[in-house]
Amino acid sequence: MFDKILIANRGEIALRVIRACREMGIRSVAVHSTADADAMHVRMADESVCIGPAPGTDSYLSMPAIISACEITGAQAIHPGYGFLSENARFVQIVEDHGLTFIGPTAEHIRIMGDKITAKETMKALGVPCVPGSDGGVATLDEAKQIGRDFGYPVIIKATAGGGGRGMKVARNEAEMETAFRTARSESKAAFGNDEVYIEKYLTTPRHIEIQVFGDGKGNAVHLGERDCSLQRRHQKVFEEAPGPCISAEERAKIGKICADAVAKINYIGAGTIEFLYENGEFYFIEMNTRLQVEHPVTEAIFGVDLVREQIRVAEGLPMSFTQDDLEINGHAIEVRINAERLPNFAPCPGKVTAFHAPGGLGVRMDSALYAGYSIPPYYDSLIAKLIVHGRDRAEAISRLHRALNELIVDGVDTTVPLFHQLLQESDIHSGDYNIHWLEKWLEQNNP
Ligand code: MV4
Repeated sequence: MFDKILIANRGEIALRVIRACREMGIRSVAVHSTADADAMHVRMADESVCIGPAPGTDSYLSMPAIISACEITGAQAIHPGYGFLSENARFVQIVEDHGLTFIGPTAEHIRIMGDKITAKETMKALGVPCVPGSDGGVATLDEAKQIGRDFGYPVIIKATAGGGGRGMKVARNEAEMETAFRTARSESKAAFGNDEVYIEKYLTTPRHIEIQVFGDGKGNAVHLGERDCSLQRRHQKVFEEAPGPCISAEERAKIGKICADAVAKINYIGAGTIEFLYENGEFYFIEMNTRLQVEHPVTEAIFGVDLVREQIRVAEGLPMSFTQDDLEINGHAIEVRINAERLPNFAPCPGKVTAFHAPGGLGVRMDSALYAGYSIPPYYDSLIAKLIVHGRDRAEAISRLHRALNELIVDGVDTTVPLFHQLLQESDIHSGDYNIHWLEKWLEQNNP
């Protein structure tokens, strides 16, 4: 059993992990940069260690500093949160080489899913439905054009080392292939130091549906349904909900079982998300994330489980505290990501928060590391709060979101809250009728 866990992260996710530790009677160690000496995660943890200067590369991404902080404090395990070192296979290896436990999947699983071609091959072999396309990498323009003819245009060219939308190019016909192919390769080379690309049939109007999975590392795994995260801007999620408004119980059970069986077969340990595009009633695998995700609270809300507690349990070698049969959906949950950004351009807006009041009441959860008087530093992500609402059904969750947004006060910096007030006036949002392009189109029309 762990008696002390170090959290290699900051902000609301660091608080999230500290809270789980405290409920489990485990002491917590915060790490922080010099810019975060006054941050809430430092105040809330049992102990803290300064691990370097403000830039993330010199602090939250510094492997030697984080390993040293474990040695100094006697922490036996590291929770990486999301971002930073959470999907770094080399870090996991180093953590284990120091006799520490990484709270998350193995280095091997992270490596497999980090390489998008290997991830797809692995999932396909495990019976997960994938987007039709090239089997593996496409090295030449002639080969790319042949794939275009075989599968039919439009196609999308993606970076093997990519993910999250970087290094992607669409070709709508053969004439566009040359530029798209060369651009995708050179952008991949520049961004990831690897110019390998693969090609898929381009789905024009899908939804982004992701399945939450959880494994014990011993061949047992469950799924916790889906989240619809179609409302995105520049590949950043803005609004997430569970269950998906367009997914039936039958579809959920079917794709959920496929996903749970797949990760059970590879002895996956901990939380994972299998991302799909969903179009015309079909699921198409695109990527797997081997971490706890920002939007995990909507799944926690509808299933009534604590995913961080489960991550810690399986990292200790304990079984999960539930089986698939124990998992039942209760109501509907929505999360909105509140960023310190100035509309309409979403320009980061760091600075001093002069007043702060978090909403509360039935079915309202606010995950935030803000407090009145806090200065949001300019060095990190602009996410300052996640507002999660839970209702008996989708309509109740939406009313509760509206009510909670009206209670929220963040003064001193601009935030994305006005965007949510506007979105709540849209009938498509009320009906759940949106796809991955809805938000960008809406912003073009409403935010000139
Ligand atoms: C696609 C696609 C259409 N067809 N793949 C973008 C991020 C990366 N995770 C995968 N992405 C896409 N892959 C095929 N075959 C459209 C997107 C895409 C997208 C996906 C999810 C959410 C928002 C998106 C916005 C633009 C494009």
